[in-house]
Amino acid sequence: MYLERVALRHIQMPLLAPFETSGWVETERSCIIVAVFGGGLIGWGECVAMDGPWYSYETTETAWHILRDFLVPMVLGQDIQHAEDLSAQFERVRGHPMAKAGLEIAIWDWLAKASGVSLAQALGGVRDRVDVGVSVGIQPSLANLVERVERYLIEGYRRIKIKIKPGWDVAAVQALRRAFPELRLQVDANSAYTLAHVPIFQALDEYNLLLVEQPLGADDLFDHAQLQQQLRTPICLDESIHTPDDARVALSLGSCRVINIKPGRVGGLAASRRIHDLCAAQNIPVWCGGMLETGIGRAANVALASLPNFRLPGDISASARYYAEEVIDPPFVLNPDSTLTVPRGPGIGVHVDERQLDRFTLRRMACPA
Ligand code: OSB
Ligand code: MG
Repeated sequence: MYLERVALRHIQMPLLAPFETSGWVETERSCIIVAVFGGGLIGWGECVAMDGPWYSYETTETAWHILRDFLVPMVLGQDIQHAEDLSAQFERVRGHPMAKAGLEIAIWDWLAKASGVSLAQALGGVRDRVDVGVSVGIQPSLANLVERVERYLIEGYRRIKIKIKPGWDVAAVQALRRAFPELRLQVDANSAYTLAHVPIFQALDEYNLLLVEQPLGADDLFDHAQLQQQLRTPICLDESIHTPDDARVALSLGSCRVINIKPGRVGGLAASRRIHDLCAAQNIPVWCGGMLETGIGRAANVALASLPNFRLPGDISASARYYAEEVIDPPFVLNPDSTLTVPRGPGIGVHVDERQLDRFTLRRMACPA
């Protein structure tokens, strides 16, 4: 099918509450929404780069540049049959996985719509609901943390992840364990520690956590292997895994026992599925991470999480956990069993409300105009 036109919008949506990690605070979520047009169909994708280079080097600004000047020209006017073929083409551009993923996901959606199948079906999904949890940012006090987690438990979430950093780790986990002894709990450090902090992880090892996410350097595999040897709790890598090759090396070094897959971090859905398959072959569970997506990116994550080896709950909460208003209609809602329902309609299977998108749009461009 011929890809006739691509439109980009930079949008910004206010978060209901600030989201604080070891390295940054977000009060608003910026992202780039990609729309591809051809054969009378529209495909939608979300580029999850943030305003600042805190989680990765990409920003909204670099992604806009890479999309506009390099990636969009590669696909414009092309006859595209399989979204899997794009990764090889995009390899000419070094790095910039979030920019690549935004466009690749839009093309997956567009081609799935052309075939009349859901994105989940196109990817090989096997379930109609996916297990989800909440990622809870760093809070002003332990009392605030316990209160906030309790609120999410009342809403029906059955797995909680908390952000940790030096000074907000063992005490936070201890407070939650006291309040909720049976809670399915995990922590995410976003690379805030080094091997000098091994005693902290040994202390955390006593609290029956599901996993410890990205404790050490954002590109490290070696030190994580040293740390994993000293812990019972599985280490899960997020920032350190950029490619299927990184996953292969991490597993052979013993750097982790679980992998968090985010399409934006690894350059798209095809690479996500390759990492999924590689982990499945080695009996390593994966789960779907999140980047505070709007409903558009969330829909793609839900479809991805329906693949069989997504065996742990994803950071894919309901729309109302993040935003007062959505850009899709209806929004994602939490089922009573702590799941989200995988959309069945063609492609991402959610209706994009363009009037809502317009309200949050800071700038836009289209090729051809
Ligand atoms: O490290 O998993 C992370 C959000 C933005 C950037 C990085 C991360 C996160 C989250 C939130 O933890 C996940 C979500 O609910 O979308
Ligand atoms: Mg993480």
